[in-house]
Amino acid sequence: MESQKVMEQSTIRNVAIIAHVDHGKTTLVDQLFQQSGMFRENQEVAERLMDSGDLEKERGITITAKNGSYCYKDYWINIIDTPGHADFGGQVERVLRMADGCLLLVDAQEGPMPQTYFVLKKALAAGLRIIVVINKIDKPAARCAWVVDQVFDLFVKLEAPDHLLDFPVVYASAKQGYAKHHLTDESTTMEPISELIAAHVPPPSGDPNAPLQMQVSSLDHSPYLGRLGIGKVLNGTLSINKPIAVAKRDGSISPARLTKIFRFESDKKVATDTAGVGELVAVAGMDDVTVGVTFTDADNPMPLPMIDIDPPTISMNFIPNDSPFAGLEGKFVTSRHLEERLRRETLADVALRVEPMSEGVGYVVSGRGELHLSILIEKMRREGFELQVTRPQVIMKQVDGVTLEPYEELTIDVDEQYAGAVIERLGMLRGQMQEMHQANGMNRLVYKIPTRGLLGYRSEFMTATKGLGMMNYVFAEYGPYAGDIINRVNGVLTSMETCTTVAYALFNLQDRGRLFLGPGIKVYTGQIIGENARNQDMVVNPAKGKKLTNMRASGSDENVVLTPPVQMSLEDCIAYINDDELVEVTPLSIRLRKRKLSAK
Ligand SMILES: Nc1nc2c(ncn2[C@@H]2O[C@H](COP(=O)(O)OP(=O)(O)OP(=O)(O)O)[C@@H](O)[C@H]2O)c(=O)[nH]1
Ligand SMILES: [Mg+2]
Repeated sequence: MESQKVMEQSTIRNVAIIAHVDHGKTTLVDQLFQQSGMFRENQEVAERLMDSGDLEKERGITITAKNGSYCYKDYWINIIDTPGHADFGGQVERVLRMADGCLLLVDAQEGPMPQTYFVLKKALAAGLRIIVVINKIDKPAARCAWVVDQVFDLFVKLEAPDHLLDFPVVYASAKQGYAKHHLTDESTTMEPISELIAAHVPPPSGDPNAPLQMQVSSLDHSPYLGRLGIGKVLNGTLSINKPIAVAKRDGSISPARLTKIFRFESDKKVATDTAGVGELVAVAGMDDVTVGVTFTDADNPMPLPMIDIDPPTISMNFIPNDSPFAGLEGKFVTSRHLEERLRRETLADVALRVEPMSEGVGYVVSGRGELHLSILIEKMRREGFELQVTRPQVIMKQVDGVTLEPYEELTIDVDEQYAGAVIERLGMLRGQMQEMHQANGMNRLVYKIPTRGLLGYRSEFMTATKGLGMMNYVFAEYGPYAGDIINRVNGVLTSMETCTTVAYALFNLQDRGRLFLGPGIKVYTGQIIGENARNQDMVVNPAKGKKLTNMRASGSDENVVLTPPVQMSLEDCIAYINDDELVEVTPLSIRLRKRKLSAK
């Protein structure tokens, strides 16, 4: 049954959940949903329910913002779960347009982090009421009072107006499912959070009798209905049977017809005929719907100002696979396939830009960071694509004839014993130290550093600090070009022939550096099989057997003990390569290669 009724405006609460990456947003949503009684008892409910995409589940991170809702007493609470990773920060800003308030989560041990600063700045700019949730209070190293102080300082630093400075605080363990107004309270439920939402987040303003205005803030896709535009009914009533108009980015206003309207009930979309002021809806029927368009009254159209979209900061070339192994593992290999797929992605992802390369066959794909682009590549390989990508380049700017490059604010928390090595390396990468604090054997370092310097630095940092470090960064500003940066000092080992690797040969090579693959793997001339300990490249033979009579084609010569090869993820590979190298990506393999394949 499709609902014919609009929701009572005064009972709606639209709340976005914002935080630094991993501070527990999606886990918190789980608990609010669970405890609202919307699932049957004993019903199996997935952990981090709102992280519904395959890659989100696998990586445990939120990649796209999602809508859901639950009921608390007489209130209908619409929740917008947002991604915390900086590469997806633009989405947070857009979906905040649907919210009337937000929950700012802060880890009870870590305190505010760079992305906390970024999302809080956006929430304050949108004039939203903010409830601070100190989350993960179950952690043994939690230091709640300190964190609250830090959050307060952050509000002050961001020049929050007085009425927002007096923010309510609630303490929670999203994981264990409880929240409390005071740390000394006993609590076994999340109710204090729902209570604060009901009391502190205002109901949506807006006039039900005014002409319709609904602006699309994010997009979704349905296999049956195509593209969906998601947004808030700001004024008027949205009805499936009433003629409406759509105001687009180019300034045009034309009649539009919606085929479906959905509201979000728990984690599902439920069809409705009509939606009133303040409701969050997804609409189908317009195939070229994009972020920023306004659905408005046909007789009295009132477009809203367009939504700005942050320009990309990083680009990579996506080129058709021309390696000797091209076409062996994937279904979609040609440049036509590539073009069609990338064009489709730009419709769904407004932060992405695609242009043909000025030289050669392929596309320059620009986005908001390494993770943003590598997730696209990972999606494509799972769909059956083969492609090759180049080293990411930051996007420079020319202002008054001067070249500017993007800089990040980098925050590092590292065990004291490794701080020296980190500081030395960041200096080489043109980082400028802004702050340094020491407490309990840990150092917190704050740097300004060219985005270029950070490309590929994460895995190096993890190795250098034996996993005992944390690094986070957000875009700071464009600044003067910092000069050459050498991200990788080592050369590589490339194969001199197309062959299958042999354990005995690898055994002899492993003294030369670190190998990226084991025995029994097919490689081609010019493929990179490892890293040279020295700083120049070297051509090697990974198939050289012990004797010519050795019948074993590959594999496990019993007497040979090999160091396990270095495992590199797609992101690691992309971060690793130099300008004269490529990453070849197929549904089954990720290979590193020289652009020019040579046996010498
Ligand atoms: N100890 C503890 N761990 C928590 C708590 N809440 C979340 N976590 C853990 O923190 C990790 C991140 O949780 P998520 O809910 O995915 O965090 P998120 O903020 O949604 O992350 P992004 O969406 O990627 O920014 C998971 O391993 C959770 O189990 C908590 O209250 N206590
Ligand atoms: Mg999440």
